[in-house]
Amino acid sequence: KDAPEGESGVATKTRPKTQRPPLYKVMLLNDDYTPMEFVVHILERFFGMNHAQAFEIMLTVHKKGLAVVGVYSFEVAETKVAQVMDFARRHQHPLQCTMERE
Ligand code: NFA
Repeated sequence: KDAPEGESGVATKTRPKTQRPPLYKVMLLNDDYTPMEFVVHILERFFGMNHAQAFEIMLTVHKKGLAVVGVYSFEVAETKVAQVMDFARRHQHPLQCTMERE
C-alpha cells in the first residue's frame, strides 16, 4: 500500500490492486475399476483434449493417483465436476472428480 497524501502537498500515486477471480483446479482420482478408455473419453468430451493428450493425462492419473485436468472459475469448475460425476454414475463407474481452490 502507498502512503497517504497527508499534509505534505506531495502527490503520491495509488496503485489499486487488480482483482482476479479465484481459480479452481479440477482433479480426477484413480480407482481400480473405471476402464482406461472411459477416462480418456471423459477427458475428450468434457475437457476438450485430443486423444493423445487425454491418453497421457489418464495415464498420469493411473500412475500418480490423481492429476489436475483443468483450471477454471468456480462456476465452470463446479459444472465440470458435476458433469463428470453424473456421467460416471450413469455408466456405473466409481470415477471421482473433485475441485480445489488454487
Ligand atoms: N486405474 C484404472 C484401471 O486400471 C484406470 C483409471 C485411470 C481409472 C484414471 C481412473 C482414473 N482400469
